[in-house]
Amino acid sequence: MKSRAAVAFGPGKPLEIVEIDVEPPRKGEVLVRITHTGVCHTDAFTLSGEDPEGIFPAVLGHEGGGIVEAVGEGVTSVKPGDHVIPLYTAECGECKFCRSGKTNLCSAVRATQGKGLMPDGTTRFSYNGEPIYHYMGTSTFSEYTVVAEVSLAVINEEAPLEKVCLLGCGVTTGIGAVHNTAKVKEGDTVAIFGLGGIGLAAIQGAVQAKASRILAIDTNPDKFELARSMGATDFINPKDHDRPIQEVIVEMTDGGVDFSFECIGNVDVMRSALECCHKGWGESIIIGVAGAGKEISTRPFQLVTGRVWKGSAFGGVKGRSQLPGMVNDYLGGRIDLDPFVTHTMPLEQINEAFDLMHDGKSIRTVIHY
Ligand code: NAD
Ligand code: AHE
Ligand code: ZN
Repeated sequence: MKSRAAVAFGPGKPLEIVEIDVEPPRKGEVLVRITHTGVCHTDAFTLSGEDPEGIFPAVLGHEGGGIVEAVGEGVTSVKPGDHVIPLYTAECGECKFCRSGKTNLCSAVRATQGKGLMPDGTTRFSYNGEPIYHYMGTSTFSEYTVVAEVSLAVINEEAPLEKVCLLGCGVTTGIGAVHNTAKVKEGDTVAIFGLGGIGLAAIQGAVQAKASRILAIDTNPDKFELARSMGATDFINPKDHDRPIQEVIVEMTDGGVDFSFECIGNVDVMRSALECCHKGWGESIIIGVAGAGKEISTRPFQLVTGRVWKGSAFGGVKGRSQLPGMVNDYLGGRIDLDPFVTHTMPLEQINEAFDLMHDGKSIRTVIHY
């Protein structure tokens, strides 16, 4: 079938809106009509050419919502008409990771996913007879996409897809990192570095956890207003200080915060985020994605003296079993998605969504088909 799609033909190039060919779903696969998709900084990261797993030409996009159009052989857990959120972190329930009870990472389709292919090692997308690669197992920048059955969460049909698509990545990642990775408790102090979709969602998680102080750090002061309205208590622009920002935070918080979250993807900020944690117990969670060749560093003494460095993917959330509940949390008013949607636009304007993100003017642009 034909599908309108925004194709990344090469690193650093604007996406091109073209009509691609999409093959029917094969065994264990599902054809989904995407109705809405957010644009996450990770899409921009991969488009930039910095992603070691970036492959071109590809259909990017991983923060979508849609409706099942058709299922392939053997698919039993979803049916046409189901409302779904595609998952870049699958949940097969059977692999070593899924059975471990220790992680939300799943190995079922991850290897082929990282190569831009379906689990059988082929692609369902083409343009003018040439293959187009998949992305993160989701490729939500195409009106019709094919994903593995294990990469779909079936959600409440009453949920507006133009909002809950954001649970496909950004909001789930930030809220989940606070609850599942850090396990922030009432009274804890928290520092959030980077106030985009991920950082603001981490603020929301910290408010849910009843953190006593939520320090919001960004080099773009325009981000502070929304952070304040979401519950942050202190606002720090590193550009206003002429010494390492970790020193400022340690001083402000009687020795450092209980938890910090890096929501930018900058390895220097990752160091600051670790070193602003309290001696003896402070934990820093890396959420931001850094480019090829980048490495983190600190004095080992920082860890010897009790600080802990952790990372979080998709907020530690198991998509098939936990995401439907988070959608219901949105419907029940326990998760707020509305403030994240700063812009909406049709697929044809998707490059503007990237510009808005790079210019620091948007939190999330939701694309509709
Ligand atoms: P975004 O661009 O919307 O927000 C980033 C924010 O960081 C901006 O407000 C920007 O002003 C701020 N910033 C940039 N440099 C800074 C600096 N040196 N000091 C302080 N603030 C700075 O991005 P986003 O969509 O919120 O994504 C944030 C990061 O999280 C990206 O690296 C993205 O790839 C990553 N991410 C990771 C996961 C995961 O599962 N681990 C999921 C989603 C996104
Ligand atoms: N491909 C990159 C890594 C990208 C990365 O870390 N992705 C995050 C999700 S970002 C969503 O916006 C993640 O969940 N990673 C775990 C995984 O299995 O991909 C690289 O460096 O190669
Ligand atoms: Zn993302």
